[in-house]
Amino acid sequence: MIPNESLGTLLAQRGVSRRAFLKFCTAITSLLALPPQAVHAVAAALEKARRPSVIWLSFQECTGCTESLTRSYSPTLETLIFDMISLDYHHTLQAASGTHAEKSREEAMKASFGKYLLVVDGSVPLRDGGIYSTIAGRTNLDILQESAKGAAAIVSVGTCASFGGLPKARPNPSGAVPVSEVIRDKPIVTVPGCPPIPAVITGVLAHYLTFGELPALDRLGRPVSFYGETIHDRCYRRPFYDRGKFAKTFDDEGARAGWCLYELGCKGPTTRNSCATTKWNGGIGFPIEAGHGCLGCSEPDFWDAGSFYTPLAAATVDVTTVAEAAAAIGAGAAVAMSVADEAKRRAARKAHEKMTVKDL
Ligand code: FSX
Repeated sequence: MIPNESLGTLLAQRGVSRRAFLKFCTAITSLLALPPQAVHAVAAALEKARRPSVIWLSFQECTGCTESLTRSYSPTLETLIFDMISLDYHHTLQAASGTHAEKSREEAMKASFGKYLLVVDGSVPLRDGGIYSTIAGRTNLDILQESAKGAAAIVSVGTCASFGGLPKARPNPSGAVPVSEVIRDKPIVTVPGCPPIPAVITGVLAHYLTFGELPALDRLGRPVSFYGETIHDRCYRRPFYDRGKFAKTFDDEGARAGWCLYELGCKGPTTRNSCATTKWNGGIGFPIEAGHGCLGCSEPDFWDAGSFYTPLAAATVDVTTVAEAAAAIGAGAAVAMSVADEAKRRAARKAHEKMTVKDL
């Protein structure tokens, strides 16, 4: 692609028809949770958009985030890296290796200084000078600080880059920290999940490409469009929770009838993500649909928040009382309660204690 060539020109050169382009825009519009009438605005924006240069760094992680990205359906990984972005550096996906690979990162940084998007997966080890994870003999910390200098924005992909993840779990032997603890002078969007949903990773990149800016974020830096609700809010088993019907084992009659997995340790009520709506593997399903509770993998410190199979709270809860109380106290008080509850959740996580129904 010629530098500064618009996406519209590139697609026309490749023989992509108007119909196929609008179909693509429809997929992007729905991915970004925009109303259907926004398709034409998205098409107009995308036609003029310039493919951003993307530099992708991988630090302390398991490569699950990249594995997840390669299973993106809409847009596919191929569409993403050949049409939408210029992926100039990515350890796992690039053909170049050794000095050639490092040179391509340096060249991309120079060519698009101040404009490229820096994507990071994995946490950054700080203990003992950061020696626990190095690339080409340089610490992750060193490479991150250098690469962040010319970035327009940073996307922390995965719970490790967003909140520290597994490497930061107690006793955190490498002194792992999230990207946001190292870089403080750039806009950072977090895309947590261990791994994150592929459509959410590509959705954030598509948003940046379409609008030239990061999406609206919550207080943990997560895009509200994907992390605005809990798994519990949209879970298809929720009606059973509301009626107090809980599976007691993974293969009892209740489990087979689709009853709530809350008593089997499901962390859906405290986990913000769009697994229940966007789903996985091209929309086929998500863990709870497969019969396993949510592990809470997109929340900070989820590895240290107690057993995956320990219920969050007492076995049953009279939700009608809770709902009536919430309606009675009004929205302002509800917001205050939610802030207080979040503080309790944080304290419980810190103390490694079980959360109770009141904490919810
Ligand atoms: Fe972490 Fe990602 Fe979990 Fe793994 O890059 S969020 S361990 S899926 O690979 O960083």
